[in-house]
Amino acid sequence: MQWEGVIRHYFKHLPVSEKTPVVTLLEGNTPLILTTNISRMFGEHVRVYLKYEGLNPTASFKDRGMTVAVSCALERGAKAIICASTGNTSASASAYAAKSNLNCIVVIPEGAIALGKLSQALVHGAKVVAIKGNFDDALALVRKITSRYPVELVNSLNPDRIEGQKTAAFEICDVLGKAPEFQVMPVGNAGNITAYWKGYKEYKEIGNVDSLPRILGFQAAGAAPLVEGYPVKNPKTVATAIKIGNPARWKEAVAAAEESKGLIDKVEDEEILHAYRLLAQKEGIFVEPASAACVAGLIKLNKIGYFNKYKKVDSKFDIVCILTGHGLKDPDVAVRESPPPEVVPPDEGAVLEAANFKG
Ligand code: AN7
Repeated sequence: MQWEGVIRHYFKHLPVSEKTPVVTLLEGNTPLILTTNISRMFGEHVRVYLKYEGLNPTASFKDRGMTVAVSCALERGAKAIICASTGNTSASASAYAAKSNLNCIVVIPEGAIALGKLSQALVHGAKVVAIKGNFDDALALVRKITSRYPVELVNSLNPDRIEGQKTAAFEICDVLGKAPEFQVMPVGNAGNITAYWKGYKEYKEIGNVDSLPRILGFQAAGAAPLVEGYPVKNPKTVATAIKIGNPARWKEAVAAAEESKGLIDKVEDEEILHAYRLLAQKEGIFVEPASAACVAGLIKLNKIGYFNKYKKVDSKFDIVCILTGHGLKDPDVAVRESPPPEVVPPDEGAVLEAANFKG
């Protein structure tokens, strides 16, 4: 039988009823991939998994939240939706709006959106407005607009987004048969960390799992307000998805880290790009830079011995990294960070020599 999307699969856990017009692109049910080379860095008792959220319909985790947000907005009689975005929210909102004949406005920081994401919003027919400002300015604007006009906000301030996104935690538990011991994830506006923590807690409350993971969140060093403890005016990072200086769900993110006995830390762009290449070249997984931030964080924690006290001879544990967006979202970074192809004449010897292939 075909997978039915997160609303139908997790119906009783979501704010929907039989009357809700379900708008779905069959998001969710993404693979949980056991790593080969990354797991090896931890020794034989540790399994490191990748939750490949880039395989959602618009190639990021946002689709889980958007199916619920758009379905509930339609049920309330909405005619239009709006969001501010560093790119992925706009791509997802545009697609779900197209599917349901809603008007969609997306407000983005000019020149700061990865090419793949911009192309998605444009091709799905959203009204794309670029402002001369950053994401935080864009979010402040759309909050103001939605407080005055009949248009639904579909940023993760919308509780329906959190409800949908918590289903990823359910899927991880359903596959492992338990909660992992650690979950590592990138943090930007802090909706997703809020959603995962809610999902794990709910699954434990109803007895589907009997433990909770430690949540380890990572921000980019140039955009790490949760680590610095104050909003960052001009956030800077190669990971444009998480170039956010004043997260909307600040308190919830801090609570998730504290309640779970985890942490929120930061990683440098260099570390992000190292993890980006490692995932691509040692695991066969292409992600966008923001997603690589969590693996960069995992490597950083491992290096400083964070996991040592858990690595006892007889104790096995699982670490799940949330790979939030596909690498094709940001082809510019991929090309810029890789050696260009060598150009040679159409000649066998020249090709083999350029490929450094000795037979
Ligand atoms: C790939 O699209 O904020 O902490 O406007 O695209 O829930 O914000 C994207 C965020 C991580 C951070 N990874 O999640 C937007 C937007 C990717 C992302 C995050 C985003 P939150």
